[in-house]
Amino acid sequence: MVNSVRYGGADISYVDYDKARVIIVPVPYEGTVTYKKGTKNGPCAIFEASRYMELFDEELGVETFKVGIHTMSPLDVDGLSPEAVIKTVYNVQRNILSAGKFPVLIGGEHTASIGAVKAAKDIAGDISVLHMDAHHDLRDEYEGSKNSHACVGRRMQEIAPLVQLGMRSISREGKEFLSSQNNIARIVSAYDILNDTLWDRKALESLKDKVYISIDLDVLDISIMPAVGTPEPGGLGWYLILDILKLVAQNKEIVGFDVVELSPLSGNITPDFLASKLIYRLLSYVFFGKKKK
Ligand SMILES: [Mn+2]
Repeated sequence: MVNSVRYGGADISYVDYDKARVIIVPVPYEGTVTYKKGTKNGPCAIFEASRYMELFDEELGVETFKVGIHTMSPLDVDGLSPEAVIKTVYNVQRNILSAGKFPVLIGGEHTASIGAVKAAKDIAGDISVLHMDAHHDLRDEYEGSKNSHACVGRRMQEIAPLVQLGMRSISREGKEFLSSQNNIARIVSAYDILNDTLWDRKALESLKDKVYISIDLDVLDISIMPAVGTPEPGGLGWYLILDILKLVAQNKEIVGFDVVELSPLSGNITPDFLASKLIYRLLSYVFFGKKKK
């Protein structure tokens, strides 16, 4: 049973907090979800799938877990307001970053990322946020909350410059916001990815040297990632998302990342496994994929 609450599953992948370089922070929060419920079960499903993941990374030829991965107990966020969740996440992420460790937040809904970005900004300093999502999430307020999952992009750009990637859905309010003063350094929409061969270089050149990455899994093609709260047709394929993450890891200092919004489907474990492997591969890129200068 214990293995199912740890990322990587097998005991070999587990180290104590003090010795770990990577700290997995499960945030099973579901407070402002508007459509399909279930994202609070995301972290658990990812851990369960991760038990069956090969810990040898076949692309990079490394055993990524050897950097030392520790999984924290899931944060106790049930029934909290979005504001309280953001504060809780902020404090935890701040401690991890202050100790020189690398935080990986697993959602739960996207709201938690606001606390993670704040902590990254306060500790790592001059950062950009690479926000990968089907939705711009630029509403100032949604259903009475300024920290709804539908406002995450808006809140994150108030903290640090944002590069938004993979978007294919926007509210009228969001569109109007984009034509006003804002802190969005670049948008590489799903359409740009289809039509502009330089899309990845453009995203890269818009990022500062230090980057925090926030991945809403609905950025992925719904055919490979149907297990999301707000599915949107289109999206990035597996190799495409790996290519952009690899490029960023090769050229920038990634200070932390989150993977959020998995809403597990009963009878289909494929998305759980995909999310688990995406996290592992991105860790491989972060720790073993840097371009030698
Ligand atoms: Mn989204």
